[in-house]
Amino acid sequence: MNPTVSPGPFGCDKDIYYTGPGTIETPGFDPSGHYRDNTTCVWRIFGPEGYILKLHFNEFGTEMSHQCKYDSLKIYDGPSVSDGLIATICGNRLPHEEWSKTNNMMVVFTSDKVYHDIGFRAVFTAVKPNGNLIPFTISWG
Ligand SMILES: [Ca+2]
Repeated sequence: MNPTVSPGPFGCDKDIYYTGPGTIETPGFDPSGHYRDNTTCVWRIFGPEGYILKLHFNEFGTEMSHQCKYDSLKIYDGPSVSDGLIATICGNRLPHEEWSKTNNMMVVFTSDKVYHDIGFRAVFTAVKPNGNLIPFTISWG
């Protein structure tokens, strides 16, 4: 596997090679601010073999719409949209933790041209599928 960073037109895409728990957030996240309109950000998190990824939300607010058709956060069970869709989230309720079934996860944030909210901040952690919740730290070498 030799994935490369492919910056999208909005400058907020990130490929993350797991070395320990980390944070992803809408660009310039500020609980008293808001995200930009007309933006798409893609975070691809590559976890260690034999682990799955947990995404825990600390802050969340996006425009609420039916089926999240305007602004949304989509979480996939792998590094591409052809992998299973785990969740589509929008609105103002803090989401439950989301889990991948594989060692990779892709998170896609999309906003349309009007109405925004604070955005999100979430912590990802690799854990053993057997329920070992101890944050796992590795070095890529
Ligand atoms: Ca919007």
